[in-house]
Amino acid sequence: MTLPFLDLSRPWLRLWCASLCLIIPLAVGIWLLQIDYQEHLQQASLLQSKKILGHMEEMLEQADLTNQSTLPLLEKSCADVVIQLSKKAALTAFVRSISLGHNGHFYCSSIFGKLEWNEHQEGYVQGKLLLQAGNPVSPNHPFLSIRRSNANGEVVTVIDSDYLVYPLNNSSTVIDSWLKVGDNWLDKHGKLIQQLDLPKSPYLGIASSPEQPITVYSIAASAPGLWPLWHAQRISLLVLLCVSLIAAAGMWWILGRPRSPIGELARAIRAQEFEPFLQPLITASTHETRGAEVLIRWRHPTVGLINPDLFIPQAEVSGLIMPMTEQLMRKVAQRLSQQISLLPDDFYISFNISSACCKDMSLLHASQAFLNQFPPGKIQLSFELTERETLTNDAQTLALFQQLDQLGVKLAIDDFGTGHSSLLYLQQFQVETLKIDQSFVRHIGTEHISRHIVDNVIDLGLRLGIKLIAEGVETVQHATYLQDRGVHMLQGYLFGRPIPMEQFLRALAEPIPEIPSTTDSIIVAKSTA
Ligand code: G
Ligand code: G
Ligand code: MN
Repeated sequence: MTLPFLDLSRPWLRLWCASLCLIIPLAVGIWLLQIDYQEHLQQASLLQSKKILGHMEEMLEQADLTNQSTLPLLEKSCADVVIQLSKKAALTAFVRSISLGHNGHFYCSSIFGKLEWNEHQEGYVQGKLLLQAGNPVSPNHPFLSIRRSNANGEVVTVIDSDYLVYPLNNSSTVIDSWLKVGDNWLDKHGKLIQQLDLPKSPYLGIASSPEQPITVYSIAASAPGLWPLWHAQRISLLVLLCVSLIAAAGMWWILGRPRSPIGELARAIRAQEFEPFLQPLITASTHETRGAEVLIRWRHPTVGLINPDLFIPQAEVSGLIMPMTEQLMRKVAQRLSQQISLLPDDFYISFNISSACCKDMSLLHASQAFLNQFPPGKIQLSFELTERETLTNDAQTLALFQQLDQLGVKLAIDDFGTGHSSLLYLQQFQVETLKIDQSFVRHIGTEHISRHIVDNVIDLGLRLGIKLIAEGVETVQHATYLQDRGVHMLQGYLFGRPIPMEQFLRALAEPIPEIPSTTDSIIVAKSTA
């Protein structure tokens, strides 16, 4: 996917987009699940209170029925009823003891039989219920007294807090519940609390009994964290995670898909993936490096280094060749200008251009920008145009080359001998240099016809006053032959292959190596390319 201003296929942007596809659905999903879970908590708190209240009411009903059936025993003496009382207490669920009293003076208990003991009856909520912290029999062990009275006195049935705690405890781990009777509260640990400040939480469920003065409060922690959410929504969270991972993987895949060759070239230009490789140009007489030809290479993030033959034709037809050349020129100027001290004066730098670069004035502007980076006289900028591609001599092209000439930029005809440029053409475009094609140079010393072509090209160049560079110089024999016939500069594997610019600059800083004296060997100098 390529937007004009943003290349989403770059590794970091691709990773970023894929991460967003993971994080956004995950975050939104968790948020929705959280909202759902909060609603669930709200309902669950109320539900839990109602459930607990139901249990409590059941216990109280049992106790009250016992009280009702015990009321007639108030008319008899303790000795007469104590066995009956004990039996009732033993057989009734949840009941710990039953006591008989009159105006707060208790005289008979199912546990102790006859006894003397006073209790204030005002504490009973609605005269019915009293939640107490303990008594001499079981100090610090709360219990609930259920009272019923008539004209003969009152019956009090006690339910142990152990029974009350059971429903309070038998609830969710995230919801706490309390039983409230009057001003007293009983928590799930069986502790009686007189003044309770309920924790602040929006998830409060309150259930009150219509018959009994009891209320059950249930509260969920106010901000349910991820852990309770994970417990409650495990399946949904796993599905969400899978969907988000699939979305992220899909985005990663989409952004990494191969695009059209032209789209890929445009992306590579934006990603600055084109690199200059430099091959030294040697003066034939002194064997000094006095210049370099810049040869483009594409450092593709996944494919690796790509040679120009594979992408220059596409760049030419798509109109991308000019931005590509501009990028190359910018990179060379920027790096060379930092190492000016390494360069001899009038250092010759030549770029290959296509006729597609000559359709407007971009090349002129790029040349101005290039030369502005150097002090005058430091760099001799030249463009090589292959002879296989002839320039149209329309007004626009002529104007471009005239202005380039005025700027001091030279024109060289590349691969000379393989095309058919007329002498008129050479004059019209003020050609400064001819580059003798390597196919002829290669056959020096072996083939008769090629040698004649080389001789003729040299002769032509010298007569027209055009500088000569021989390409593809691989042996000392080639070098000697060309030098003897007056070729000005030599280029080829004998002196150096095209190498990355950093390596070229390092080599420039080193002392000049001796040119080997063996006549016929192919020397691969400082080669990596
Ligand atoms: O360096 P190599 O042998 O791979 O170059 C192959 C061809 O690509 C050569 O013909 C060379 O002129 C051409 N070439 C190299 N760099 C450039 C460039 O920057 N622009 C153009 N138009 N052609 C180039
Ligand atoms: O078309 P142009 O002259 O721009 O092509 C230059 C190409 O020729 C470079 O890319 C480089 O790889 C190749 N080259 C340069 N020197 C030699 C050489 O000595 N032998 C061979 N075989 N190729 C060379
Ligand atoms: Mn060239």
